[in-house]
Amino acid sequence: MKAAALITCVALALPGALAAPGIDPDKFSLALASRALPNAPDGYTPTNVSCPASRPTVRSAAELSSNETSWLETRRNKSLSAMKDFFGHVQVGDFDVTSYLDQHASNSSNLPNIGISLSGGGYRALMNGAGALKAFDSRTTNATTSGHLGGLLQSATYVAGLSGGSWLVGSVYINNFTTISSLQTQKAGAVWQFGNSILEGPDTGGIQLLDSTSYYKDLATAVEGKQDAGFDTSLTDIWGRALSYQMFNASGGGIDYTWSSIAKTQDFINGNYPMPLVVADGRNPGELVVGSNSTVYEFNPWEFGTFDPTIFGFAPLEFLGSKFVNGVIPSNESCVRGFDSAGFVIGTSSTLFNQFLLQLNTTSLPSAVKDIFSSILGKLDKADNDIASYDPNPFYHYNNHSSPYASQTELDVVDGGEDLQNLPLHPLIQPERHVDVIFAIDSSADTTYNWPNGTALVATYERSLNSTGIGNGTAFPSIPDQNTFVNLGLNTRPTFFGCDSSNLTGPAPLVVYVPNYPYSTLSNVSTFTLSYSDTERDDIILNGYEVATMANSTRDGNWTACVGCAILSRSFERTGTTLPSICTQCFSDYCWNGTVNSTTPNAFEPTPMLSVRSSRAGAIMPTLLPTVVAVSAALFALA
Ligand SMILES: *[C@@H]1O[C@H](CO)[C@@H](O)[C@H](O)[C@H]1NC(C)=O
Ligand SMILES: *[C@@H]1O[C@H](CO)[C@@H](O)[C@H](O)[C@H]1NC(C)=O
Ligand SMILES: *[C@@H]1O[C@H](CO)[C@@H](O)[C@H](O)[C@H]1NC(C)=O
Ligand SMILES: *[C@@H]1O[C@H](CO)[C@@H](O)[C@H](O)[C@H]1NC(C)=O
Ligand SMILES: *[C@@H]1O[C@H](CO)[C@@H](O)[C@H](O)[C@H]1NC(C)=O
Ligand SMILES: *[C@@H]1O[C@H](CO)[C@@H](O)[C@H](O)[C@H]1NC(C)=O
Ligand SMILES: *[C@@H]1O[C@H](CO)[C@@H](O)[C@H](O)[C@H]1NC(C)=O
Ligand SMILES: *[C@@H]1O[C@H](CO)[C@@H](O)[C@H](O)[C@H]1NC(C)=O
Ligand SMILES: *[C@@H]1O[C@H](CO)[C@@H](O)[C@H](O)[C@H]1NC(C)=O
Ligand SMILES: *[C@@H]1O[C@H](CO)[C@@H](O)[C@H](O)[C@H]1NC(C)=O
Ligand SMILES: *[C@@H]1O[C@H](CO)[C@@H](O)[C@H](O)[C@H]1NC(C)=O
Ligand SMILES: CC(=O)N[C@H]1CO[C@H](CO)[C@@H](O)[C@@H]1O
Repeated sequence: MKAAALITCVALALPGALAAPGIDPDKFSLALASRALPNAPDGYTPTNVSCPASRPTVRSAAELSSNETSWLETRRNKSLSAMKDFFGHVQVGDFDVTSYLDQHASNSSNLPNIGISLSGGGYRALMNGAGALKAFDSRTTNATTSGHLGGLLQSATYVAGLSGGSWLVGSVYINNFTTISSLQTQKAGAVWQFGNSILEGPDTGGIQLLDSTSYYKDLATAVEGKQDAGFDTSLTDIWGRALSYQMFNASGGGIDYTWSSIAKTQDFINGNYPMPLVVADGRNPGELVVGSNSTVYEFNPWEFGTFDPTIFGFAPLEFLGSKFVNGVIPSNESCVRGFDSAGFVIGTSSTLFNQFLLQLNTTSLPSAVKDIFSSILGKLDKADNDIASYDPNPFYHYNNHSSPYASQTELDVVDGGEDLQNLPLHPLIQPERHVDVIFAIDSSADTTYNWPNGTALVATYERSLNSTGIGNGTAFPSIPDQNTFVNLGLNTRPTFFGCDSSNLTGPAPLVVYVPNYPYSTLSNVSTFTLSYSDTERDDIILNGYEVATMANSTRDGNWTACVGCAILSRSFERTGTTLPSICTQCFSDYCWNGTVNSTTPNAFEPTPMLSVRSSRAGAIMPTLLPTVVAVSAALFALA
């Protein structure tokens, strides 16, 4: 059954494979120019290095790291100035936002604190999320004109991604905080060329300079290097390497790029852009199903760890792979660097998709390619195929009294959406982070036709209710059931949750829920479609732009003002500022008011609001649907 569904997607993926090799010097030099930091000591192989004078340690999650705290101070000035630019073109009635921000600039905790959350959902999530990020980016042409939202990205403190959303975050951050527009205009063989599926590898004309055989040889060599150095590997290692060729604009698939290097790039240190966060889940010891009480991990630029009570600690990301015992590296052990390959991080967040690799046999790729792949597979522990192996476990013997992971030498980490929390909200609702508003871009495939229906929010809400357990004191706005989402149309347009902070169980952000919805394109492409022409990709990105801007405010002339009100709402409360009347109107229009209608709705089949640009998206659905459903209910809902 599984194979049948995937054959369909592979068949869609093959046209245009294996073009003749050729080098375009232009593209090659582009690759060498705009890079962040290829600072892994030995490519993909984690390597012993001498420890820094103060040896790396695991720290308690009781507060933010000193790195984050001091970075936030630097960031504040930059995000304040960006917010003033933003409110230069986004009017909130006749309220003078710039004066308001100036007036409160001396007490920065009164200023708005913005987070952006980019859901999972494979390439659909990457593309729809990219449309929203493009809309929020002041560098996008025309995005700072009236009716648009450019500058929201520059005003934000955090950008979180999960699974397909982590591919997007990785594409932007590992490529020097590049723009979506420039990712879209890369030439053949460079990044974001989804015409070639990930199974074939990049086109041979561009910077990657590879045919499929060399591509698989590269994947194999990298993963074998890690194995030979004594590290446990799984299908996720190959998957992460493969993703890197599609997402990271560097020769050799960006093999030397570490996630921790983001913290060492000058623009990040200077607070010039928001902090990236990638979310993954933990599989509990001895369990195969990832449930709502699974541990939620975050990768931030400095650390890997969790606020959850199951571990309640953070390990230095740069030194993952070192043998920590009770939070320290014993004096007889060396420090290890290079484990936190950027591809492995986004591969970890998206382990659900690594199963695609197993379908290589069904493609028309040459048998030499299949042989190489089979030989890698033969060396992997099949039991570990669906996880990323974090071995050694950095939290070994850490919090022995309370951690179910303390006795584990290996940590099993899986796709961030497997606990149904397909929006990466967890890092953004930690009280220590004081986020005021989250723009939650939901590209989940919840309904029969791959549209979201609020499932991700419901999961986070339900988890928060267990406040003495796994929720650990995190509050979250009340969220109605999915039938209500569909019956009230809460998934057809942006909806605000938690507007009334006095109705919350603790401090929690206002959530601006922005569901994928058809404007100019049926953007509900199947999670199992691996290949997209540039036109299809660009159509979905544009649709995502329209989702975020409500068709450049043509659907509601007050939309950008309402976004402004959502940003300012918690800040207004802290400063005792009376809500401008336009915000009263906005909250009446966009806040969920507690109404519930849980009757079973009809199938949710929205049609595009604007004239349709591409017919592919809708057309493939009926053919894929029956097989997709058969594959696995869990995959279908989660991915
Ligand atoms: C990264 O981007 C910034 C801003 O566009 C630019 O000033 C810098 O030179 C770039 N860094 C690299 C290494 O290309
Ligand atoms: C994080 O903070 C620690 C302690 O202040 C410092 O030693 C370390 O260099 C910082 N890490 C980075 C990547 O800046
Ligand atoms: C930007 O706006 C101008 C004026 O409306 C228009 O002519 C131009 O095509 C727009 N550019 C893009 C990339 O949308
Ligand atoms: C998670 O919940 C399941 C039941 O829902 C329970 O059996 C299991 O012990 C829980 N795991 C942890 C680590 O709390
Ligand atoms: C692919 O095909 C080869 C040769 O038929 C076989 O040895 C191998 O096990 C297959 N691999 C998978 C993942 O099915
Ligand atoms: C909402 O999505 C879930 C899967 O995430 C599905 O089980 C449920 O049937 C959907 N409900 C509606 C009303 O769409
Ligand atoms: C609350 O969390 C604890 C610890 O994870 C778990 O044992 C318990 O089953 C959870 N309770 C509910 C109602 O989910
Ligand atoms: C919205 O703006 C974008 C970019 O400026 C433009 O390409 C698109 O056609 C506009 N869409 C609508 C519905 O106005
Ligand atoms: C925008 O809000 C104002 C109230 O502040 C209202 O009078 C006006 O009708 C709204 N405009 C639209 C297009 O809804
Ligand atoms: C709450 O919202 C529903 C529609 O979602 C609307 O029918 C109802 O009138 C609203 N109630 C109040 C008190 O505004
Ligand atoms: C207010 O809180 C109650 C209790 O948690 C909840 O049932 C209700 O839905 C909340 N109302 C809104 C509008 O969030
Ligand atoms: C608010 C809250 O309950 N925080 C707890 C989270 O978990 C850690 C570790 O178990 C506790 O120390 C905190 O008190």
